[in-house]
Amino acid sequence: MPKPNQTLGEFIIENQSDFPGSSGELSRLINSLRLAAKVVNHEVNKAGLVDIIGAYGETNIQGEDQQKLDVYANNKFIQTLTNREIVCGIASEENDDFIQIEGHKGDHQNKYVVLMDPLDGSSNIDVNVSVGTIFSIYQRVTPVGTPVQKEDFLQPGNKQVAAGYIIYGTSTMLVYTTGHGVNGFTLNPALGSWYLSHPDMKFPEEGQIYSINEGNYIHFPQGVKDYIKYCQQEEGDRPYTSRYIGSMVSDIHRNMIKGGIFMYPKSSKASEGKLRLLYECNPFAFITEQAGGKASDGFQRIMDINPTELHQRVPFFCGSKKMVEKAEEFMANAKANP
Ligand code: P6P
Repeated sequence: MPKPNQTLGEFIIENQSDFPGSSGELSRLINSLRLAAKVVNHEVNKAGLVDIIGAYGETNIQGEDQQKLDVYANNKFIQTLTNREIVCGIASEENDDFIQIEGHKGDHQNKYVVLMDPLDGSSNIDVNVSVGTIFSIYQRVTPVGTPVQKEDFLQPGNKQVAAGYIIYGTSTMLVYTTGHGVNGFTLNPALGSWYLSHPDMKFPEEGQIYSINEGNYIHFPQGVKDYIKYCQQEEGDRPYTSRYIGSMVSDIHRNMIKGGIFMYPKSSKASEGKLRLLYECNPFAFITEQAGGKASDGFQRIMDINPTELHQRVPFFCGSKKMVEKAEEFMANAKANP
């Protein structure tokens, strides 16, 4: 049972049973992520003070300008995960291919793979808007040796053993699940410790917030247009409030606390939407379902999608269960009555 103000370290020790079959590796994995998060948080918080923001002069596989903090965060998480002898491979939004981690004690010791977006929403750094790190953890499938992309990385989200995010906002929080609920820890930067501030987080079943980039309205499928109009109608607890930060970690975190739906659908401009299945949608889908919410592509459960590519995109509907179900209703009706 979570205790108020418990530290993350105490929480992990008390909940070792959450990590079946791992003799402490998963705990050490979460511990390494929290260390990297502290270091990245320090840099994010002083980004405005030193010449570390602004384009790094290169572009990543997404064709986006790489902000220096993107590169810094990516390197820091890779370095921390590599040092802990737990991970056999890392896939990142910032790297075209996955990175193999050589195990010093024989590869069979490194049982996990990590997929991550090291600094999501980095285009917001220059305007001082919250950004975040997103991570997804699986057990490797191949028994030993060099990890294999198809078997070890292209696993459906329903095989995740842990997932979480760090939000570098007005306070810095680490929120994660290992399949036993969702717990949020807030960093006390003065002490460098994380404290259990949001035990057993739950998505309210209903909500009055919808989050979508309405600038793309004319490009959305009819079902999405119909649902947006439904949100705006004067009826019952509607119109809902529109809240969109442009940083999915912040938008979904707020909606999990207050209730709401986040949508990044496909459009005539983006045939599969913008968000990445493996290191953005799957981790948030795991967290959302563990918090009693729902996550789909508008038609099917996100975590049942069998991945085909490392950086593949999917349409994403995530949040309060009843709101996602209503959106899916509009999507199904529009599909049935084109
Ligand atoms: P748009 C940030 O770049 C991001 O990947 C998500 O965090 C965010 O929800 C989305 O893109 C915003 O995209 O097209 O609305 O600016």
